[in-house]
Amino acid sequence: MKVLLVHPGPLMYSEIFLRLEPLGLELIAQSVRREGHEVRLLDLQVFSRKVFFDQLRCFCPQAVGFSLNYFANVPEIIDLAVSVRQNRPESFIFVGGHSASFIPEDILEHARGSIDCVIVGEGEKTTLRVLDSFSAQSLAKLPGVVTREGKGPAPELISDIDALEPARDLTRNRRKYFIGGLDPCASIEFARGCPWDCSFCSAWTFYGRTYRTVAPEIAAKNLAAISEPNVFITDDVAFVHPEQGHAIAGEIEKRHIRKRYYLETRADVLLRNLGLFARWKKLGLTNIFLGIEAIDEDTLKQFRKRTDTGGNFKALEAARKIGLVVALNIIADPSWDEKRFETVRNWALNVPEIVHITVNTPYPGTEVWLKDAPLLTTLDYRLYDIQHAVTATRLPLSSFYRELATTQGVLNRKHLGFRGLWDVFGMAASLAFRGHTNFLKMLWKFNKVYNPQRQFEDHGREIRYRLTPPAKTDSPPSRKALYVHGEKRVLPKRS
Ligand code: B12
Ligand code: SF4
Repeated sequence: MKVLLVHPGPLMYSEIFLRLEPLGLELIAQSVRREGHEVRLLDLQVFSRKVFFDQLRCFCPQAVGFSLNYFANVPEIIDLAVSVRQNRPESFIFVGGHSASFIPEDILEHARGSIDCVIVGEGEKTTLRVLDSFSAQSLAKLPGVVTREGKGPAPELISDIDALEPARDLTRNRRKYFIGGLDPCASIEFARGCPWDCSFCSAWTFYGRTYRTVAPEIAAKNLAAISEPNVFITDDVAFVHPEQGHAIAGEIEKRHIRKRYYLETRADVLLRNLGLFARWKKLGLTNIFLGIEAIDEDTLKQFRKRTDTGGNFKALEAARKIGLVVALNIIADPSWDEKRFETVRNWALNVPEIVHITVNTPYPGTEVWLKDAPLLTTLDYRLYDIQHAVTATRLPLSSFYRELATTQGVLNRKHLGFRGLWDVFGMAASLAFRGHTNFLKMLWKFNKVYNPQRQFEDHGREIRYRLTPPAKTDSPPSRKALYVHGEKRVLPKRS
């Protein structure tokens, strides 16, 4: 069967710092291709809509699948699905991905018949089963499949993630993928899931607090197959199991693989494993992202981050000593006033790290979505991108965005100050010389993107698709009820 897999376009707010390859879709593409299907992959972060319509016309896919990892992309994907239905009424249209997994019924409802099914949870196995039986009535009975007729049982987690392989050859124009100065950059997965349970995050609900690792030899073999000189490790929290980190490092040394790496982890994981991170620094690890989230104890507790400020600051110091460039995130709460923004600005200006600010956003699939439902001020999917306030702000909304943009601007200038500009200029010039201009382009976009007036006006746009707020309940549901995959149901090794 001819299958077209599509990743939606970027959001302006995420595009300036990075653009990364659609690894999830590449994994699905490979598992489907192995079974004899003819697969094409189109990434609208990189290609225009015209190319999408050209593909529909020339490739004539019998099935079209969309990747929906982000709520803010819901309207775009519904519109694309509707146009596939109009252009190719006989095609089977399906959607899957992180965010889609939390709101399958809503997606089917918005699409009014233009989407045949939503695949919830990990897509590699379920997509195959769906393509095998999509004409049958039994579709709605398959685990992980939701149709307008009904819903199958919760999907099982894949037990053997070693067997998964991305079809990187199907993503074209790969030089467009970058993260900061790591340009061009590929992505790789060393582990899936997260054992922690932060109240604002859906990584643990999606994977049921499991953490599965890729075997070190396989991880190194996959790394060696990457042609880009830079690699982003997609794990939510890298090296939770330090022995895996050391074993992969050993394989990299054995094979003399030389690349630069960017990974995300937690402050406590870093502090517990300083030797491991120092070893990786020698192997080419240059950048790490730490989800610090808050600079006071109360907020950390409220987020159930299970770290404290003392540990977080120690981790920053330790990373500096190792020589890693650290980016960290602070979550701005809609209850912040001018004074609070100023405190955070001052703190951020006094640490050498790159500080990002995002807005506290209750997403479906998180605990705060259930708790903060009465506070929601908008149900416009496009605003659920952690750059907009979707709950009531203490300051008037326009002042909140002014403070947010001022803070983001101050932090950006901090890195592009005289010394920073000089470093960045050197890096950008050397990349441009080698033909890698993504990073250079991003430097000029900042003011266009972080514009408080524009962010404020985003709230006044016409809304065609709305999130469904969670139903009111007397007692909060159990946390396990949030799990996408049911309770740690794992497929047998070879299935
Ligand atoms: C890399 C990454 C990005 C890349 C995107 C890369 C890409 N194009 O795929 C970039 C940098 C662009 C990005 C941006 C953002 N990201 Co991001 N990102 C990630 C990250 C770290 C890894 C994604 C990944 O490759 N995972 C590995 C692959 C194998 O998993 P996967 O993509 O989930 O795919 C599996 C399933 O979801 C499913 N699936 C996926 N697609 C499809 C399609 C079909 C048809 C089917 C059947 C199944 C299916 O099957 C796959 C295989 O099992 C995840 C965290 C994580 N570890 O997953 C966060 C994560 C997905 N991002 C998140 C967020 C919040 C954002 C931003 C909104 C942040 C921001 N404001 O900047 C933006 C918005 C993006 C946009 N719309 O433009 C959240 C999502 C929260 C939510 N519920 O919406 C996550 C979960 C991080 C977190 N813990 O909070 N991100
Ligand atoms: S924020 Fe990080 S540590 Fe917390 S649950 Fe999400 S991925 Fe895990």
